[in-house]
Amino acid sequence: PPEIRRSDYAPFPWLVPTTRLEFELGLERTRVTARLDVERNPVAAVSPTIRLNGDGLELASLTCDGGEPEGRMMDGDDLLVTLSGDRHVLEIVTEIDPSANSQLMGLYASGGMLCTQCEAEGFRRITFFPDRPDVLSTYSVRMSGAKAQFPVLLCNGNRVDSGESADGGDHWAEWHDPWPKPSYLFALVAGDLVARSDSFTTMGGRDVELNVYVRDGDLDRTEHAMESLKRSMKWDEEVFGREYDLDLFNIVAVSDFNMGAMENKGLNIFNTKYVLADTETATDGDYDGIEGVIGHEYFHNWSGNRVTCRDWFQLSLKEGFTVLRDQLFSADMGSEPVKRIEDVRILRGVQFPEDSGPLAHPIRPDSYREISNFYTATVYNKGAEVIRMMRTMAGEKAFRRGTDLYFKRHDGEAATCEDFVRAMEDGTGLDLEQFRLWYSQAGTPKVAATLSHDGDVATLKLTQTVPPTPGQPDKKPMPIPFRVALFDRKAGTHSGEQLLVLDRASAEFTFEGFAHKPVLSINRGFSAPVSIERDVSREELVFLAARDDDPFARYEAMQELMTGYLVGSVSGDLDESESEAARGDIAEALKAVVEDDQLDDLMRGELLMMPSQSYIGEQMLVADPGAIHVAREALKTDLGTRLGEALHRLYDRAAQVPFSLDAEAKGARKIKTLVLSYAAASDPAKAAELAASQYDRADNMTDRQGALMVLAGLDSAERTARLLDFYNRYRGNALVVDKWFALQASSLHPQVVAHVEALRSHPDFNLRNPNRVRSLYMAFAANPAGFHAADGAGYRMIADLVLELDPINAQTAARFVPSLGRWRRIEEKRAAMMRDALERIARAPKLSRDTFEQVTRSLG
Ligand code: HT7
Ligand code: ZN
Repeated sequence: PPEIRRSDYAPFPWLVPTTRLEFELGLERTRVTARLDVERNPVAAVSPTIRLNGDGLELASLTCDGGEPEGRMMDGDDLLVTLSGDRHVLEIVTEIDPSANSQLMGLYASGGMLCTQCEAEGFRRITFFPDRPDVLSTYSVRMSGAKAQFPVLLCNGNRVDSGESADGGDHWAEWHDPWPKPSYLFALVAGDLVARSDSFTTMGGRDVELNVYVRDGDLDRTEHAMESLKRSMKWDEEVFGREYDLDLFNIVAVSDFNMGAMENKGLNIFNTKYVLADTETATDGDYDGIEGVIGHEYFHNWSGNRVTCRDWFQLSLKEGFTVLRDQLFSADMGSEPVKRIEDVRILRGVQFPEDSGPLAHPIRPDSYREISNFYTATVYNKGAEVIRMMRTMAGEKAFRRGTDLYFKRHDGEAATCEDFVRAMEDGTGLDLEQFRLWYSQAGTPKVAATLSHDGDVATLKLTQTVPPTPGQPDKKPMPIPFRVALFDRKAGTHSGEQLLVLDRASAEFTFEGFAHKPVLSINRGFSAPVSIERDVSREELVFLAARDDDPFARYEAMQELMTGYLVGSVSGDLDESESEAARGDIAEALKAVVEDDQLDDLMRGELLMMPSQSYIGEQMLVADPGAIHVAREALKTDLGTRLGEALHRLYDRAAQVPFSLDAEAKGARKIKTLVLSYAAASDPAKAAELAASQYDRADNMTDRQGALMVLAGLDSAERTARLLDFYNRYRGNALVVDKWFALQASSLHPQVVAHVEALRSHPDFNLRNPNRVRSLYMAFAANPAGFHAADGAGYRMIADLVLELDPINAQTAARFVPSLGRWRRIEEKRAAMMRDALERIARAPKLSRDTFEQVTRSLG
């Protein structure tokens, strides 16, 4: 497959002001008639042909201005039509079989209903069309089909007419979307659905009808989604000044979906996982996920739909910005510091490894073969961090001036990342010339920080290096904004936070008035997405873990205490007395957290959490997953033993808090499961008993799943009984059965590989349902104890899966490749087996473009 380059962008030679689509719907046969009004694009090079993209389509008929076109030919899957005039009308008829569409791109059948997924290049699987985001068109659509099979007919925009056939067997609906849009935002849904309906009055006084459509039987699990939608609409008005622009906003939940959700204009399509919730079947994490994703898709109405992307290299323009918007929204709806910590954990757990591996790319990539492979943590999450840095440097008010200007300037356009940065410069007054490097350079900067002290002056020396990444051997220094504070060790306070911007390879910053060497608190709030190597003593970390007034910095100190010990212990750098002293300090710091009555439990839970195995591995040039696992579990055992009583008192206190969805009760649930996981390492018999009792008494899914998660890792009678009970209790509820698969695949049980192998043959396992595939295999690939099994069985299992899944659902298959691509950072025996697995995939006679690109880049 050819490589597509950002530098090759050229405007499309034709405009398509209006598009008329007629769908005669059937699960096995849908006929699509497309009428395109096309005219020459005055700002593009003149072309004698129009390229209409197709993907696996059969053309039933084609006319130009009602007759035979002057010429036409196929170029691969695309249709080229000769057009000699300035304006033409093209009519194209295609026939498709949605029931055969297992890729879930384009028009497909899911549980008897029809739905679409067009981003990024799915529309070309429906009809021949210039399927690129810079071709904006106004759509009117007629849908018709059997009334009994498809009682609900939905499309973008507003329903303008409807009716039924003379015999009443068929019906039809006519939809019109007044907002010009690219084809990737097109959507339709036809099926037997019911809706929770509500309304929202915008700040301009317009009433908007809101519907959340689900299958019959799921309606009582839609309240949280609807409330989240209304909160999102209000928040976007208040914080970004953005008002909704149609009279109708529909959400539809489908159970077969490649990603989380899709922001189609006025008709968002969601994975059921991000819609359905009640306290019996959804965890606190699920509730938060729904609020975040509903917000994210809704916010796209402005950052994505009203202002869209010129080409797919600009994906972060909409995704990075919208992730930042959903993060700020969720922070405002709950605990700001805890949300920040969660976001950083995702960034470090997923994006940092991506940035240091063979798939590293800038947030605005320079080339791709398959765009679906670039819906990455880099484009989304690092993209959000880059915009967050601009916000930090500008301040909230100026940032808002920048976003207002961006929306005003580019409303109705297909814009670029450069347009965004320019609006930010003009709106905020910041000079972002050098800052643009964040868009073009991949790799996580490393910053060394040393603080020295002389007389009454403290000097902070900061040195940055941006590591080489594939195709980018040499990097330039980037502007890195650090929020810092210097603590007086004795008073335990600081005299104010400062913002320092490191914009050279190395710089020194001086601070006067310190009789003693202060304690440095740096990258507060995680103000920059970099990794810091600071010259800090354990005693200073203990100080910060207890005293820092920035919650993120406090969390960071706690993580650094544990990570430093674990890295030292795995590398053999610590002798027994140093080890003992370090474990003692960590235990003391944790005890202070357990007993700090100023802390709320949601934050306490963050401070008590151990760094993940993959994060520890990331701190080492070459990691031995087996050794890290042993060291991490040993520390957990040690801490669980030392803090046993204090943790159990904490558990007992948390267990008194009755169920509710408020922060206090959520915090109590988080604490209970955390205590259970420490207990599982230090006193497994007691933990099994406690977890079984928590499971049995649970009146909500958070407690029940937390208890089962702990039990799943223990070899006990309680484990088998509760796993069986869980399955029997919730069989038939797909989202909960997903949890049942995932709990077993991510467990610490020594037989996890065999368990996953067995679950593959479970009657409820289904390779065609991405949620089910992810629940078993993504959970497994993220479980170091199983995936990195010493004999390589985990790697072989993932390679087998990729090969089997690739012809069915290439997008989902390709998403499993990066886990194997980490081989360069893993000890040599395992690395060889990971490479073998990749090479075996690469040798397959026929691979999708998605998997081929990921495997070849991973083998590099
Ligand atoms: N913008 C949406 C991306 C998306 C997607 C991309 C490729 C294949 C399937 C997909 N489903 C949704 C989701 C979002 O970021 O809001
Ligand atoms: Zn998005």
